[in-house]
Amino acid sequence: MSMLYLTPSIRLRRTPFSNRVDSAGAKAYTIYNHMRLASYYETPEEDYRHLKTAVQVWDVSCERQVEIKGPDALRLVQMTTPRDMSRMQDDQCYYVPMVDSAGKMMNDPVAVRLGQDRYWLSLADSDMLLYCKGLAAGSGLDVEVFEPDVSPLAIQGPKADELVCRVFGEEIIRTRFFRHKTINFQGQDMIIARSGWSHQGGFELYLDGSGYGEAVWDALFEAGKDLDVRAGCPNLIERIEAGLLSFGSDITMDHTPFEAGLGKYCHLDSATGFLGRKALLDLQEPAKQIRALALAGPAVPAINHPWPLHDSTGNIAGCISSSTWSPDFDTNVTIAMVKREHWGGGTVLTAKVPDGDRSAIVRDKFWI
Ligand code: THG
Repeated sequence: MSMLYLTPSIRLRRTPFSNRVDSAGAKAYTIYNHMRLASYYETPEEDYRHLKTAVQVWDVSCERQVEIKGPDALRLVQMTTPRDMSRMQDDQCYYVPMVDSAGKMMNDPVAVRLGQDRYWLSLADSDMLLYCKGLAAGSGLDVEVFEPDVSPLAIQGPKADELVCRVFGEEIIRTRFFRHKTINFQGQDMIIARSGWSHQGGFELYLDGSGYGEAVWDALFEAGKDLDVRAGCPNLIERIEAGLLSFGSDITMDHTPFEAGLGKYCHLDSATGFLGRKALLDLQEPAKQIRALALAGPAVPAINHPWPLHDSTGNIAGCISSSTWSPDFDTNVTIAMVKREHWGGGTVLTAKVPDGDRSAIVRDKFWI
């Protein structure tokens, strides 16, 4: 396989943890929100096994924050999403589709409410800072929109609770899913939420101030020695098993939230002031939608362009966006956008994989 190298450049931003990530032995990187993100340390398979049995610390600083602050903060956030934000509590996080006025997806961040007048949008890979600044300028709302010096650090895996308990205290592990609490590290308040881009359990610390990065990292590794804590990163295999969608791959600006399977986050009756409402009212019955598929045969090659799905007569039935071999489920776990006529569980399609055709079975749900 040919190798791609990233030419160093300060446009490709380092993170507060980059020195530690490099010395922990990250073997490959990708770029996400113009920032470095490791893609594996040992191999994706070894990282996967470790993630499912121990605890990992992930530098996910590339999940950049857009801070929206001021008396009209809630109004501005609600303009961008069909999810009803009106009853969100000060310690809550919401997974929110962000949608333009044509009803198309722009991002799928975690929104973090810090107070009545203050939110962070913890972004997937698209330039929502620019969109939000544009909205604020064009609408005349009384808000400030900026990127704070905040960098998420995920602590994921079955032993994440034990590690967080040791470093940040017993009361932190009583945090419920998608809620956050405040910790104090060396005199600096920071929030920590029970969330993260895996289904192995864990937390995300929103590092508040780059200068604390290496000290926080070192504290976690010092306390977690006997737990076999290791550096990790979002894992391709585990996230497909879990059905965690990747904006830019599985969902793009061509898709509506209903096609993305995010209809349960669309409250078209109560999300007042949401700019895509009129468009989405007509798009609630999609002609295609995200599905989990199992692809037969040996491990598929790495995917770097969408693979077509055909029906038995050779017509296009959909399009594969993510696929990889799963050691635990002994199949190629796959995410695809599938046309309505073919999306029923048990439907058998043909996947046009570069190394040959594979039989593909549509599933009713993801694996974990
Ligand atoms: N954490 C934080 N920021 C992020 C991500 C994250 N920004 C980028 C990216 N991930 C945004 N996308 C997602 C996708 C899925 C989830 C979170 C962010 C997620 N989904 C839960 C699931 O599918 O099991 C459901 C959440 C819910 O129902 O409320 O966690 O991971 N900070």
